Amino acid sequence: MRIGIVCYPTFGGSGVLATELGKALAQKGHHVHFITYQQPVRLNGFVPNIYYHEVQVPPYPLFDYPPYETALASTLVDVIKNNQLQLLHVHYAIPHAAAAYMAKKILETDGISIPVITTLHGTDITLVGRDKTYAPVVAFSINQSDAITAVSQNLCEETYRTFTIKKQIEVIHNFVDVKRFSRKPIDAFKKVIAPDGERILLHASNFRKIKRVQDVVKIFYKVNQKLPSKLLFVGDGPERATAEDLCRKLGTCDHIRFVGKQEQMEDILAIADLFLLTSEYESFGLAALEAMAAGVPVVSTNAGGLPEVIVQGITGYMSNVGDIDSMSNQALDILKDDETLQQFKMAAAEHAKNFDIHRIVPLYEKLYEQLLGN
Ligand code: GMT
Repeated sequence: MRIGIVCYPTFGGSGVLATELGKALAQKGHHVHFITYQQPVRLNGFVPNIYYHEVQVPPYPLFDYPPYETALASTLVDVIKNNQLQLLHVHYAIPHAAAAYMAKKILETDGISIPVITTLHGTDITLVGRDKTYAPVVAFSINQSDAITAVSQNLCEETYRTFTIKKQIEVIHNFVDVKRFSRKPIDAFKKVIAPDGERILLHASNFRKIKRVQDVVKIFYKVNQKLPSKLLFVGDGPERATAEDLCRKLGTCDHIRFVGKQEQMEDILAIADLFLLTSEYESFGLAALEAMAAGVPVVSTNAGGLPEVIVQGITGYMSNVGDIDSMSNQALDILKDDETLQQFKMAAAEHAKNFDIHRIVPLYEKLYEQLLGN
């Protein structure tokens, strides 16, 4: 098949998922065209049947706000026409589903028909999308999509609760390439982070408010008082400074490292003992799944779709949002001795296999085939 993929090219989960999906489809022989304003972070290395089309948004002094959506719709028309794309899969409703609708309508005037699949990822529904500035466009463009998928049952239900959706939303859980994340730890790296064999806790996100990164610091503070440990913060974003301030206030800076945005998550996860995810909401929690695939148990909140990913007491633990005491006790319970930790690690890796790329990608292929009438 000749497939167009539109996504946010950044470190966010939706972009990661879309890029990994495109790469997996290409590996299976499909021709995959990424259309976005920047090369997606995980789209590295040359693959003959992967193509990348950059959306140019020329700056005009006339505009206070460059019209990205219009530029994207025009680029889509051009790429679809000139590469005979058969379907378009857009990730994130805003503005991708709306731009796809516009492109589809323009192409119809040329007698070209292209099905559009919209995958909902979370904040496009739960945070930004429900804002009345965007809501009518979001609802309309979702309803106009030929197929809609959501990355969790929770997000599917949230979407029906938030908007009047007249179509069926299919749940296709996020996936992970288990093989890629089954790495041996690099001893030298581990020694740098935890020179005396301390337990290594990890948090990775875009440090948005919704992630409650201060809770990560508070949990670590409690764990660190009882157990020799280190905390790695991966990623960057608006709340990083607040988290750093809190580390200073609590006097834990010596045990915490902020390593910024990192592409090789598999190498970092390989040295970790526990992943912390304190979010107020996660439609799915792809970062938690990647951690589990690397054999890292997760202590998280029980928000959104996380209970669809984590098995309570087996692959980690979940608590109510903001319950620092509970989450730190759970972390200590997992980390208390090598035997327990090993059990959780093995269970996490085992459970992640249910979301393996080889199980989930065929579900998207099946959907594409249905849309193309094959
Ligand atoms: O979590 C973020 O801030 C990034 C966001 C995105 O749009 O990229 O992630 C969302 O999509 C991921 C992939 O489907 C999910 O795993 C995340 O849970 C979801 N984030 C939220 O719902 C807050």
